[in-house]
Amino acid sequence: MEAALRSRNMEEFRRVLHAAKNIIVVAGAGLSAASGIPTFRGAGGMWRSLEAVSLATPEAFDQNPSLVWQFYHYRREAALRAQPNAAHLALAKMMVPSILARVAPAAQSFHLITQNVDGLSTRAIQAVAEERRSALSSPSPQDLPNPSCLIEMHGRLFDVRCTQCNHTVLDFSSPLCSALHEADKEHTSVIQAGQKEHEVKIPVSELPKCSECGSLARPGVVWFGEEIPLLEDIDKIVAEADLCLVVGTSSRVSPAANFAMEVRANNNRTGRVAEFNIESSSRGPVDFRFIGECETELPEALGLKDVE
Ligand code: BJW
Ligand code: ZN
Repeated sequence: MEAALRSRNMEEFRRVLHAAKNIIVVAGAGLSAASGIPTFRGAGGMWRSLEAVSLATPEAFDQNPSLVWQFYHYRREAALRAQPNAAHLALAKMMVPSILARVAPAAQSFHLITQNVDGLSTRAIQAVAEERRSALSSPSPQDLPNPSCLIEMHGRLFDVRCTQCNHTVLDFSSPLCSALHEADKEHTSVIQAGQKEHEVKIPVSELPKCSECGSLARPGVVWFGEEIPLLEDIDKIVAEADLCLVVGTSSRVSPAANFAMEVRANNNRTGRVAEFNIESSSRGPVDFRFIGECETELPEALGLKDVE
């Protein structure tokens, strides 16, 4: 019964995908779970003995920049070690105009709006571009992923931004500064020696600095209560969309959590929403539910498993 229901759903989903003109994907931490990046809530949502969400605020950084920088050092190092998974790669393929034309022949646009800051979608775009450059003798722009299809709405782990002058650099250094590396080593050895809680305090003078004015720098991500820098562009894209795929997000954080409902209300409520999650997590009604790991479900639903 379960299989029959799903295959009927899949048929209808493919029909909607074929007719869709403007497709958006709203992605969250579940997209990167198979790459080994912990999610924010649920089982993966703790760092040391702290809740990850409690560290993602400007107040936490003001009170204890040393602790928040150690959290982001851990996240940067994990992201550098990780590889894009099959779901990142499937979405990067959708950014290739010639592939989009096959998968969704009526589509005029495709956008991936990700809440993730780990850079794995950018690396998937690079991987797909490299693969296609080596497979095709002289690829045209139609054969390569268009990076402007990707919007990283909560910023990027590897952007380092000045707290005073806003000067921002994209910095993949590992470690970003020696004090963060030393603090990590010290923490590990103290915990290994049997102590349950231990916080290494790094003086502000040893934390990452702005290369322009020397002030304290911060991770270039969007914390709770902060504005989404690209929101005007995103709002326009969401307002045009007629199909929204919601991938691996708990839909707890606005404004991303509202996009699916907005799409559903578009064009006299003819917009459609498909959810890809290991459990149902949507805020409102959805038209298609693919319960399972997105790294398996998404390439299959998009019919991309065999597309080179
Ligand atoms: C799988 C899977 C697999 C696992 N396959 N699925 C009251 C007071 C103050 C503010 C507010 C308020 N009420 C509302 C607000 C606004 C606030 C907000 O929404 N707060 C709520 C929590 C209540 N939003 C904001 O402040 C935003 N700014 C804004 O709105 O500006 C205007 C404004 C300002 C002030 C007041 C009002 C308006 C900014 C939000 C920034 C969020 N930042 C973070 C940190 C980013 C940097 C970093 O990464 O460190 O973004 S928080 C964190 O949550 C991170 C994530 O991007 C975001 C969403 O989490 P996500 O991705 O959904 O992860 P999880 O872990 O929750 O879910 C994972 C899912 O994957 C689960 O469903 C699993 O089942 C699934 N899964 N494996 C498929 N293999
Ligand atoms: Zn500065």
